[in-house]
Amino acid sequence: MDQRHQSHHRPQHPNSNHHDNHQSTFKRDMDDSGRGHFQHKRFRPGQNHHPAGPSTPPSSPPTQSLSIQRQLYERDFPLYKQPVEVGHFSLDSERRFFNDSRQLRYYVEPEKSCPNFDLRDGYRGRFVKRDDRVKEKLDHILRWILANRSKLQSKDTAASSSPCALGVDIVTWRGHLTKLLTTPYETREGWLLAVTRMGGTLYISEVETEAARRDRENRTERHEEMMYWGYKFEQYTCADDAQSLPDPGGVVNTNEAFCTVVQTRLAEHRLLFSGEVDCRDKDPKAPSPPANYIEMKTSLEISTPKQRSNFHRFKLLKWWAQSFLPGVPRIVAGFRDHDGVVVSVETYHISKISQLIKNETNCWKPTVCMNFCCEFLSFVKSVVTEDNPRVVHLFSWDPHRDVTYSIHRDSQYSFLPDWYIREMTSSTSRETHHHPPQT
Ligand code: 0WD
Ligand code: CA
Repeated sequence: MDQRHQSHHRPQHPNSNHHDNHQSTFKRDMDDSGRGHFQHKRFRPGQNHHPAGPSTPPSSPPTQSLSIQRQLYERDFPLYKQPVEVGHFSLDSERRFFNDSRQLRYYVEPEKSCPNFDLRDGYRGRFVKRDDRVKEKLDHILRWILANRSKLQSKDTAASSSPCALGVDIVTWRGHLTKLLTTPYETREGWLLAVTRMGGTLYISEVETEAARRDRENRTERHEEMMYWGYKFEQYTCADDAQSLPDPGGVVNTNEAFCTVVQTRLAEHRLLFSGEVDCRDKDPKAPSPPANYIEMKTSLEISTPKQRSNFHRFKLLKWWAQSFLPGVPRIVAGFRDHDGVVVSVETYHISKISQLIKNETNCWKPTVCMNFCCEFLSFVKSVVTEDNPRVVHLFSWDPHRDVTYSIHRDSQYSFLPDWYIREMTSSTSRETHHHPPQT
């Protein structure tokens, strides 16, 4: 299997015990309803058993690669707990971090079903674009963690041996998990995910692939402009507060962001991740976050059956994965023509998307996405055992290949900043130190 790997991604251990032992365990009955719902408490009988594969006993060497073959992941939908918002933060027009919701916006429904929003407006004169050559890695999430440690350390972990135990297994961006969910169906873009274990928690941070860097550096003027259209649509439909109206005459600044931080569990993996949220329902009686959040999207209008099928098979997969993960229930989509004029607006309920795609041939299955992600996280846990902020395991995937990894010590891939390592490893945990025992 090794010929396929580029040398710098070759697994470090010579003996690869692949996934052959996987096959038989995956013959169980499938549940493809996709169950747009979350499970609240325990595994159902027969579900809490993790199949053979990456979760090897501690004594044996870890598996060297992970297969992405879809049929391996066609089984019961894994437990995915209803995500809970544990916090949020904002990034201002200069990309400065604030531990609050100052950038949260409010959705204002367009007056007409055919609103004729011109998404090209303002591209030349009223657009401030974030510098996407700057790689922020997990820095904003880490800032949020340091500012909110008390909200994280649950009773059992606060008393545990390690002073920096966060009480979660995985810390990452929602966008990285979206990539994992869609991997079994991805045929074009590979990924690189850097993983470091510190204080028992695995931090997962994306590394830009060579191909992605080339694409970014060689975007056409047309592509650059089209990337603006999504943000412009948000400006037409989002207001700064619940009482006011959107301001299409203002500046679009893509440095600004509001991010939710959610906690949830995928099978045995306790996850903490953050994702950017476009806006919320402005009704004060709307449910509490993340159930009041709305994701805004734009897409080319659908005129042919082929286009509809492609929309279902490819775009809805990405939309579903992205919003399902943090428990955002609704997507508002603006369908535009080739000139960037929005000709219709439609709402998609995440819980109904699996129904919508059911009659599509060769379509994606939510259960495959979730089981693959779960299995990948188990794979990572079994591989990344050294608890050391200077060590990075770089997991690498290219379409039609297995997931493999390489190990890097004090390299360009190290991504946990010194200020975070220092704070997390200082002898006394601040929060436990500052809170006197309750009497
Ligand atoms: O350093 C990196 N490799 C990345 C950093 C990759 C992806 C995101 N980020 C950071 C940024 O700080 C951003 O504020 O993540 C934040 C958003 O995280 P996410 O929610 O986990 O990312 P994702 O779900 O991929 O994207 C959500 C939205 C996008 O909306 P659409 O509707 O196009 O999916 O975040 C925006 C974009 O508006 N976005 C980004 N903003 C800044 N930097 C980036 C990015 N690299 N990618 C998407
Ligand atoms: Ca969006």
